[in-house]
Amino acid sequence: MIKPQDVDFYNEQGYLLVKGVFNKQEVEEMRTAVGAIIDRAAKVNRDHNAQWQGDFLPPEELKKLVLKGFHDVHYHDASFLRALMHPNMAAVLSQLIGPNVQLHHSKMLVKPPENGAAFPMHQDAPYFPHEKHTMLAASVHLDDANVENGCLHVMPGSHKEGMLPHVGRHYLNAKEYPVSDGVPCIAEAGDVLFFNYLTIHGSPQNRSERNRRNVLFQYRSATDFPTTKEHFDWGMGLMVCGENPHFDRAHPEFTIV
Ligand SMILES: O=C(O)CCC(=O)C(=O)O
Repeated sequence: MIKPQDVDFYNEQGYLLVKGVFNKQEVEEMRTAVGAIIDRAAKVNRDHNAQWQGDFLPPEELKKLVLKGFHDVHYHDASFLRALMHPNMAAVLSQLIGPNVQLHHSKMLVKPPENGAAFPMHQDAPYFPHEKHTMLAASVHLDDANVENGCLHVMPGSHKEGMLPHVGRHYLNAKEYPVSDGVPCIAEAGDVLFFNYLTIHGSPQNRSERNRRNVLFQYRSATDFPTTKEHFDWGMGLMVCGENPHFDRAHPEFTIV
């Protein structure tokens, strides 16, 4: 699926857009599943606005924005389990991370038309720091995305800066790191943007008349361990490709009752 020069690009720049990872039918299945999750959440009064809060936008602008965001999507629909371990995904992951790859978590990020959420620039690493920094996000595009409907923006090479101080561990100073300074990752439905958890990224508001639906899977090497005991997610540690060389550390220590 990718060439050695793509792997070099990822290692140098901290991100890689891979075209056509999912076909039209697979995208359509995931779109349907995303809509059904939103409907089921609403039926049990669990619908909520997951737009990030903070001083990165004036309060009057922030309160208009909406994000339909839910975690653990592979517990809600089988299409996501198929997607997160799809042979095309495994082919890319095994080259970017190494032969033994684990899931960390999954989530959906739906930016509705006109007022879809903005994400200030940030690194994901402060949420779930790991020893070897192999962790990466694979953002699966279910719609064509450009600047108008709030596509992801990345700062090339920023993964080499290490973990930076974040406001409340969530986002970087928005004046110092405006989203508009990032490179817009213009993508089509079925494309996947891979970016390291140290790569600075964010996205502007969806100001268009179209949806921007993405599903994000976070992965790591099976030999990369968390440095804190925070942020456990359902399905964390599932083997996506290869084998787990650490029999004794196959899953975090928690009790299932
Ligand atoms: O999908 C996006 O626009 C941004 C998502 C993001 O940055 C995150 O979930 O950390």
